[in-house]
Amino acid sequence: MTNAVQSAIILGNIRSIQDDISNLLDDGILAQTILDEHLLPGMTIVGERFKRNEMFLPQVLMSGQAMQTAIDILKPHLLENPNQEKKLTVVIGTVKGDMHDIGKNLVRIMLMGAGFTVIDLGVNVPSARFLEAAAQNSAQVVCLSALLSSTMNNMKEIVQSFRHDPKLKDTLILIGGAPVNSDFCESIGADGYAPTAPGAVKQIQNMID
Ligand code: B12
Repeated sequence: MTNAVQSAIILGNIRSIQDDISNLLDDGILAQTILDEHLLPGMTIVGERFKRNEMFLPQVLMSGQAMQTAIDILKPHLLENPNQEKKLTVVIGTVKGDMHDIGKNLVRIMLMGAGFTVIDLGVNVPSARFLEAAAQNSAQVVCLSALLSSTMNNMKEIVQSFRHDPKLKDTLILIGGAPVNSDFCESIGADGYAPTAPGAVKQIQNMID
């Protein structure tokens, strides 16, 4: 059974999703609960329907826009109580060839919520740009996102570029995105993998401790 928010995601109905999210927040439902129990399951249904050719690209794009609208409303609530002690700088981006950014944007919000300084390079980011941003900002961590099984392979090239750079070889590299897992992480020599945006925060905290 789909609930109202899930239906709005599936239909890409931006106006109703704005009302539905505001109503849930007014009812005292936590932003994280809205994300986990309404938005993410809605997007999973979109993915399944897309795979079965029951939804097509323009509709998926509208669902993506509805999802991003909802996340923008939740953002201030997800950013509450940042831990100001952590002064880490993190560079994040979706790898070259890949335009998916909803998950990457969620990871960015969670990292900001944890008090990290986050430099977001956007989508379709080549390895040279990750290296340049990490050097310019003295970043301790680089986060790579990929949603396509074709583009996840670009992560390997990025990891190798960092390892071959004398000044950047120790930069911690965290990877994520639906087709990625911990075996893949190990196989390309990245430092960590997390399946979710909150998991990204925990994984970075583990890596730096
Ligand atoms: C929305 C969507 C689109 C939108 C993207 C809009 C946008 N602004 O992002 C549009 C319509 C543009 C699109 C295009 C395409 N898409 Co698409 N898309 C999706 C869909 C339905 C949802 C993705 C999403 O946003 N999920 C919600 C977010 C919150 O989840 P997430 O991204 O997985 O992120 C979470 C975790 O993975 C993790 N995470 C993400 N990044 C990172 C990074 C780090 C460091 C960490 C630690 C964690 C982490 O945290 C997030 C939150 O917990 C998926 C299906 C699915 N279920 O994944 C298909 C899907 C990814 N797309 C697919 C395909 C094939 C395409 C196209 C090639 C279609 C085409 N024929 O053109 C194009 C590719 C364009 C390109 N070059 O990138 C396939 C990929 C198959 C594969 N394995 O290769 C999927 C799986 C659909 C399917 N079932 O077939 N798509």
